[in-house]
Amino acid sequence: MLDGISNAFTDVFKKISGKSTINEDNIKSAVSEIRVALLEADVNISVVRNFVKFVTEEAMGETVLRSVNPREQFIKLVHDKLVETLGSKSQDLKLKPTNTLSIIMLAGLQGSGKTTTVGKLAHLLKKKEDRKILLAACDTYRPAAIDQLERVGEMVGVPVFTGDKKNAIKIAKDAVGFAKVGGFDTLIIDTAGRLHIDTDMMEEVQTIARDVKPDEILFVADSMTGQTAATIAKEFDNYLGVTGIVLTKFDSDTRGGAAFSIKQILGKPLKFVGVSEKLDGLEVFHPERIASRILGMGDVVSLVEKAQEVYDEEEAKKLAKKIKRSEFTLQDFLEQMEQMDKVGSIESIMEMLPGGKEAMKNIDMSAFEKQKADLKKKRAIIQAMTMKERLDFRLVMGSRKRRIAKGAGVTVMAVDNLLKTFQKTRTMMKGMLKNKGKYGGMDLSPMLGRKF
Ligand SMILES: Nc1nc2c(ncn2[C@@H]2O[C@H](COP(=O)(O)OP(=O)(O)OP(=O)(O)O)[C@@H](O)[C@H]2O)c(=O)[nH]1
Ligand SMILES: [Mg+2]
Repeated sequence: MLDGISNAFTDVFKKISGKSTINEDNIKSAVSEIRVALLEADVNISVVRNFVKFVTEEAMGETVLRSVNPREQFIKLVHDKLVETLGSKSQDLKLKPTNTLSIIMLAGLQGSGKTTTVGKLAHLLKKKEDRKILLAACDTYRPAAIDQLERVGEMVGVPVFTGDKKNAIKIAKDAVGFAKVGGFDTLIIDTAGRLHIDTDMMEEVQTIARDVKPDEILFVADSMTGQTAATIAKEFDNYLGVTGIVLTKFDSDTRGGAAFSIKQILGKPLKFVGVSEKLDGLEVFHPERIASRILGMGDVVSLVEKAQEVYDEEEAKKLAKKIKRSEFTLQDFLEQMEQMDKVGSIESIMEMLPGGKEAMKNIDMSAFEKQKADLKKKRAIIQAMTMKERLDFRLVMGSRKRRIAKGAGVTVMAVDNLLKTFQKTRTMMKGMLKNKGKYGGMDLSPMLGRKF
């Protein structure tokens, strides 16, 4: 994510930090390198100009050059301007309270990620705000589009309104009626991907917006399109009056041009970024955190939030009790491994830590990769067992072992090894809980939710 621009900024700061004194000349050369970095990241030229002008003027002034610690001041100045360029503060969806129907409409170019984002938003709003959600399938152009949304609805566990499957404007209007009668509080409308030059289709989506008056009209843009995303967003905004932006495929965007250009060009907030193809791959866009990540200062807040999301205190307490009573089962073991997986890969965790990105360059990833593969194998073995066996490992014997090995595609020895590891872990965890004092008086129970 944003590797190119991040590397460039880290280099600039490294150089500045290596200088014995800070003067106008080395600030000038640092600013000029920043300019190149932004242009290479495909940031819109007027945004770059504005950025460079501001940083130069400020840096030459009293606050930096005459300050006690000019280096830190300079870095802070660049950081703050980055945050401002990205939009200053994170912006929530502006929805009505759940006793009235709120409507969210998504629009954008073909293949930008609208349908995927509909699913991610539904998942997020259902999980976080317990909203009662209905999806409306208003893409009547692409033959498989309605089926795709139905599959998305199934995955999230929310119904999909398809109406007559022909007239997008009518489907949208009928969906509103259906949502009101059915007691839904949120309607999310998926629309067809259109090309901005296709006036008929643009007018259709404009009519939908005029008829159903959405609370949020989100323009969905593929971040890989760079600064072009900002100009296209402007065209959609002319038709629709966009209320916010979602940048998808942020996980594959190494440059960042879209994120840096869109807020400044459009004057509308970037609300979410898509960071994977999966349902939980949508993050609220936090300018401050992204700026820190780019400058190699890490994003500890996101990391903690992510860990908290998968960490359930109640579950951890229950687990600690089980361990103490030797009731920890293979099923618990499996669930723990699955939780670890949810926190994310080593790479994504390291990226969020201060200096982590730099450190990653010197790390041999093969050991981690091996561990990952090993974990996957272990999970497959437990998954091949019956629930009875998972709850009582002593049942796994003789022919069952062979069958499990076959089911998981591993050798019998691998099954044996897993059982040994499981028993060792069990004993070790029990010991740790008993001997709290030995571990510096630390209460280890909260860790058990994610560590083992
Ligand atoms: N890596 C990654 N892939 C994404 C993301 N969002 C969407 N995709 C992928 O992008 C492709 C297109 O996504 P869709 O949601 O079908 O796009 P759409 O805008 O609905 O497409 P049309 O309906 O044809 O206009 C799919 O393969 C998605 O899995 C994301 O945030 N990250
Ligand atoms: Mg679609």
